[in-house]
Parts: sequence; C-alpha cells; structure tokens
Amino acid sequence: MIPDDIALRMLRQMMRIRFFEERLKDFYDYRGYCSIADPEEEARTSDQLMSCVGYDFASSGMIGGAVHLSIGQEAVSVGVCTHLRHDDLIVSSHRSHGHAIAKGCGLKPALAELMGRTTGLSRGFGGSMHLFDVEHGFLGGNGIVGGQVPIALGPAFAAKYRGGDQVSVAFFGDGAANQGTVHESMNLAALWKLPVLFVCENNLYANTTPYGLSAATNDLAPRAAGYGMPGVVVDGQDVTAVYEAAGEAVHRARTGGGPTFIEAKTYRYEGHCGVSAGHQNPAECEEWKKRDPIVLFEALLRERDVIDDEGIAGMTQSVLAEVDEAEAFAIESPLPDPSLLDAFEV
Ligand SMILES: Cc1ncc(C[n+]2csc(CCOP(=O)(O)OP(=O)(O)O)c2C)c(N)n1
Repeated sequence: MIPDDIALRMLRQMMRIRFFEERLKDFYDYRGYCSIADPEEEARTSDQLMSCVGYDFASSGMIGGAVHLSIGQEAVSVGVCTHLRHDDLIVSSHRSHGHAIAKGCGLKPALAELMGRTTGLSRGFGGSMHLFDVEHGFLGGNGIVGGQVPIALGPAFAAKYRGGDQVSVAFFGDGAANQGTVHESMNLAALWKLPVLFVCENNLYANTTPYGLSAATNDLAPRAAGYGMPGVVVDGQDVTAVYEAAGEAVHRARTGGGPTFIEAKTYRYEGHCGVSAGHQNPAECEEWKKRDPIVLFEALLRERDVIDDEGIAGMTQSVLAEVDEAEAFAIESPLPDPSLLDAFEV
C-alpha cells in the first residue's frame, strides 16, 4: 500500500499536471493558426494545426507552436516519477508537460516556456515540445517520434560506467513503439543490462491512427521478451498499479538487474494536438472518463480515510492558486530580445 504522505503527494502532482494543462487551453487558441474561412468547423486536423508557423504570439500573448495535451494520462507520469530520485533522468516525447512536472519542473518556468518568455525552461526558444530542465533531471521533450528513447540510454550507460545507481526513463507512445530506434534501444539496453525503464503510454492513438491499425497484437509488452527483459502491462488509469510496477522496475534497474518495459494502458481526452481538435469517438472518450485517474485515486484515498471531501477541495484550491501564480509569472515575464534572432541567421 502506498504510504499516506506519498499518496497525498501523488494526488497533488496529478492535479498539478491536470490543472496546468487545462489552463493551457485558455491561452492556446488553435484557430489563430488557421487561415481558413470557418475555423470552428474546419480546424479539426493536426495537419491544419501544424501549418501555423507564422503565428504571431508576440503580439497576442498566446501560446505559439504545437501543443500536445496529456489530460487523462496523469497516472503514468506520476506513478513512475514518484519512485525517482532528484538525480535520476527522464526523457520525453512531444507530449511532455506531465512528465516534466512529475519529475519536478516548476509550473512557472514551464508555462513561461510555453508562452515563449525568457524565464522559461528553454529561455523561451523551445516552446511546448522543448521543455528542458537538467536541474530536475528532465532531459527534454522530443519532436521526433521515438527519438527520445535512445537518448535515455546515454545517462543509463554513464551511470553504469561510473558505478553509480542512477536510473533513466524513456516515456513514449504506442506509435513510437513501432519505430526501429526503440527496438534498437531495447536490444542494447537488455544486452548491456542498462538501468532503464521503457515506459510506453498506450493511449490507443498515434496522431489519428487507432492502435489496432498499427499493431497486430493486443499488447505491446510481450515484445520485451524478445529482447530478454521483463515486460508488464499495467492499468494506466490506476496510479497505484503504475506505482507498483514502476517500483519493481526501478529497484531492478538500480540494483543491476537491467531494463524493464512497462506498457500502461491509458487514454488522452483531447485530440492529438491543439485543443478540441479531436478525432476520438466521443462515446469511447466518455467511457474512459468514467475511469479518470484522478477521480479513481481520490475515491481510493477517501475510502482509506487519507483525505476527505474538504481536503480534496482544499488541495484543488491550492493547486489552482499555484497555476494562477504561474500564469501571472509567465505573462509578466519578458519575451526574448528579437535581436537574438540574428545570432541564428544562416
Ligand atoms: C519520426 C517522426 N515521424 C512522424 C512524426 C509525426 N508525428 C508526430 S506525433 C505522431 C504520433 C505519435 O504517436 P504516439 O507515439 O502514440 O504518441 P501520442 O501522440 O499518442 O502520445 C506522429 C506520427 C514525427 N514527429 N516524427
């Protein structure tokens, strides 16, 4: 059983990720990217969202670039990262906000980065997909699907080479799981017994491609056996299940047992990119919302008398206040000096 103090910290972390990303919707107007006549009707596909390079966020104060929300997937990042030490390292994908926050990045510099401010995690030059915070062991988001996975082998190899016990984690999606680079990474990690966790968030869609159209098997975890490492399927809506599976995998990695593949079955409520650019079947989405990871964990902690309704309301208020502070901080922060662009002229 998860100790009470840790459980409360986990609930709070899940709320921080959820409310942070919910707030992004206020600042991210995907219609700003579309030059079509009726954006309400037409701006439904990520292709249109991607054709947004010229968006003038400097004058609007809105968030520019592509934003991928992970609302609904919070139990995975929190269940895994709760086991990690400050000096452990994680690497993430294009859908990286939750991982960054779960590893300890502050909401203020994260939101400032999304708004392109100098106080942001990448000094305002990276945006949503390029949060980076080495201080908290967050080796960045990655816009190349699967590209983050081999990167996670670097710190794992370094830890082993130096005789340390740091662990590294690669978070990736079901789409990325089919990339060759992920398979090469799994092979080498198992061969060299590297202290890595391969955490696949199977949210049932790769962009707009349903899982069943890209893989012949119901589960991805059995692939791990082909490389000589354990593979487990967990309920990604149940933070306790993720916590337990990750606990074993982190212990194995830290004590020289090598890598583990964890497949967490989860779901994202929003579309691939932007806000409301959904492609999922609404009925399917509603079904998954019935097993919302935050609601499930709240119910469990109520049952265990760890927290009551009043406590949940208090926590909600205090997390919302933290998001308000992050918002004020980001909005008040300066944009980068435009003359810096000259430095990158080719
Ligand atoms: C190498 C590469 N191919 C294609 C793309 C375009 N692309 C961006 S996200 C994405 C889908 C990724 O799906 P998945 O790995 O399941 O992650 P999810 O978005 O579901 O979190 C694709 C195809 C890309 N960025 N990089």
